[in-house]
Amino acid sequence: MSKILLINGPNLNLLGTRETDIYGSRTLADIEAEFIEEAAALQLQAETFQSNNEGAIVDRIHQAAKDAVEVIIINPGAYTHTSVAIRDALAGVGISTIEVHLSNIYQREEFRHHSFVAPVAKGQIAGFGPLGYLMALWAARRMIAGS
Ligand code: CA2
Repeated sequence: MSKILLINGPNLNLLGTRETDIYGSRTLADIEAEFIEEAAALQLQAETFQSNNEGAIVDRIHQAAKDAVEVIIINPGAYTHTSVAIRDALAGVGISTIEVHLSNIYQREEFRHHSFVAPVAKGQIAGFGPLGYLMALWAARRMIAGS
């Protein structure tokens, strides 16, 4: 079975507890469980990872290459707008990557409009809330099938 890795960056562990007007009321555990279930239905083996630490995310991306992960789906959180290290890790391992944001970052503050990850990603999904993770999964399924 093809392996998929979902990475969530800083503060996304707080989902469902604060700022529910922006990020919704579902917890990360709930979203991850749904992701794993939908992946299984698509014959994909999904793993999930969340960290508030940039280096831990870089290490997990490196590990993904050793584990022969075929697609990384990543919401880098605020590191989207700051992290050359995460961008370099994704480019370095060369694993197809889909960038996801819960909110539409282009409708928000100017500093959220730039993504360091976008140039090394296959594509970006933003503004659909947790549905975006499933949309990325469906795209990953097609990418792996080559269609
Ligand atoms: O829209 C997204 O998914 C973001 O990646 C979320 C990041 C933000 O810095 C990006 O610009 C866009 C922030 C995640 C913070 O998540 C929280 C969830 C609940 C309560 C507080 C923060």
